[in-house]
Amino acid sequence: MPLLDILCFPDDRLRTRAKKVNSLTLEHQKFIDDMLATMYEAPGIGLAATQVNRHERIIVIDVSENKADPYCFINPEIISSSGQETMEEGCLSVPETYAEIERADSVVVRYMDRKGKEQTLETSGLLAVCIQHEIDHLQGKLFVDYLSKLKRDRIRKKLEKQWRQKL
Ligand code: GNR
Ligand code: NI
Repeated sequence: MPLLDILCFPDDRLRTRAKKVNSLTLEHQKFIDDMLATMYEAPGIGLAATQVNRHERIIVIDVSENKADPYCFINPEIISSSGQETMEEGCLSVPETYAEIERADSVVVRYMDRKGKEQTLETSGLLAVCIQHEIDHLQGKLFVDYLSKLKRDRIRKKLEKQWRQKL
């Protein structure tokens, strides 16, 4: 069981725009630990606060093989991006659904780390894709929004049906 409950598409709360964190508190530190535990438990390689119904600009990511290299991005902003890459994406908020999504291949992201220190990271590949996926969540955007309305409606109907069967 994950520690924090993850909202699922088409829940409207996933459409909320997250607010900037102004001062990092001990409570935030605890929340970040809970997000990491929830992400590892799921299991997933990233989690945005929006997905656990908290609407502040906080993301955790770990794309490492041994799951021992967690990143925490607070108030992340992509300041430049380049190249293109297509990757098969999934999302903890859109269970059992995968689709090829095109994104920038390299990004430069500015953020505050969990100690409150301003950082700039230049990265590419899976980490860059994951950062873009998670920043989309903070904007209320999901990877299925890049698909046609027809495909998105099909996914919504499939998940709503699964949901009804679980009740
Ligand atoms: O676990 C996840 N895997 C993944 C694969 C390809 C591109 C993005 C991701 S993020 C996802 C976890 C998640 O839903 N984060 O919001
Ligand atoms: Ni996601």
